[in-house]
Amino acid sequence: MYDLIVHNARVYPDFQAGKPAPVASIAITDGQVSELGVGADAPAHKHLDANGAMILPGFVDCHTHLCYAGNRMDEHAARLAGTSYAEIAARGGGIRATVRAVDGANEQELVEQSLPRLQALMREGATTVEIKSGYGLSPANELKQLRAIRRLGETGGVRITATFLALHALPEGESAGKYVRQVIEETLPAVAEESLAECVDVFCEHMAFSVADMLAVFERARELGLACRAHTDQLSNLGGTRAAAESGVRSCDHLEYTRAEDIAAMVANGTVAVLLPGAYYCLRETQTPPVSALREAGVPMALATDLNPGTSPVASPLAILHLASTLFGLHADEAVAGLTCHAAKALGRDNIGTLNPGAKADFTIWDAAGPEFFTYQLGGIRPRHVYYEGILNES
Ligand code: DI6
Ligand code: FE
Repeated sequence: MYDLIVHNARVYPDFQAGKPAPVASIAITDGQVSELGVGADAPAHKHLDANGAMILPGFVDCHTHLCYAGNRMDEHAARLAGTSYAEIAARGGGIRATVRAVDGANEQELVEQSLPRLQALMREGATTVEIKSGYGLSPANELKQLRAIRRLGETGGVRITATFLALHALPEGESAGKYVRQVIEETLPAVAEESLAECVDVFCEHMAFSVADMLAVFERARELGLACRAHTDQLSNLGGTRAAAESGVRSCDHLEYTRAEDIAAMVANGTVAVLLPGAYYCLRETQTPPVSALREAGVPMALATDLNPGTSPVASPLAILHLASTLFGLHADEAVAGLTCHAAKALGRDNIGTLNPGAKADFTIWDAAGPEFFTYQLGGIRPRHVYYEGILNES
């Protein structure tokens, strides 16, 4: 006896190998997919007639910085007037501006300001969201941010996974050596002690941290049982992608300046490429990530909103599908794979991002004719229903 059968549907269970052939029904038991293609008359506590609608795995937003206070509308205006992201950061703005706002907010205020952003992602069909810290910088404020993320995880109807963004920006007046030491000796062990994150991330960039700093943090993170990911090649190529891939990260994210030798290292180490077209778009970058080369090499390409107050105030997974197609040239099925199965891989999970039997029953029901509709129409699309672990999200 199944808990639920949704029939008369077009269920696309898994975009791993391109757009799959749709099946007509999905059966759910105990919050998991138990079978695909069962007859409409199979025994179940509940039957739902989808009236021919499309069913997709719930979206997995595998890279966000949505837990913050304040906003940076003033910087956006300054960038439009010609000041670069790096110049704004060098003047004490950028990430440090949000660090000051987070310093001035308590845990409760952080939760209250961040929840609407999380809910915006959920309304468009996100059922798993990764959230990074990285706007605290001091041990106390990083822990405060991670505790706020943990509370966001109690929202219901969505799975939250927390990442400690260990190296994001240097605190005002601090030396890199001293700061990296503090992260390794103090903050990382405290994060692990309280089980506040499952993963560690580093911003490896000329305006941020070096490859050596990144590798030092990864070494300590792994000793403490945390997985690793990296922001690499967003604005320049420091060799971060290759070094991170060789060290065994789950993913390298951004990749605008990634080259052939970096891609070879990703292939050799099974690294996921996380592409972030929201940041590319908002910074009005002109260098696109090497999508054709990644595709030819068979590197799984994930997508994410990168939702953050500076470079990607984009609280819309559906906008990301469109931007990935129009700006980066992803096909519709690649874009959906990017927000489902490949994003799950970046998070080290194989039971989300697909609707294969045994997977979590996180799925969305759409009136759209096919996945191609998402890369065609921008705006005005909402799922008819979102199910999280087999339960309907009411919103
Ligand atoms: N790369 C990004 O795009 C964000 N962080 C990072 O390492 C930007 C964060 C910000 O500007 O607040
Ligand atoms: Fe980011």
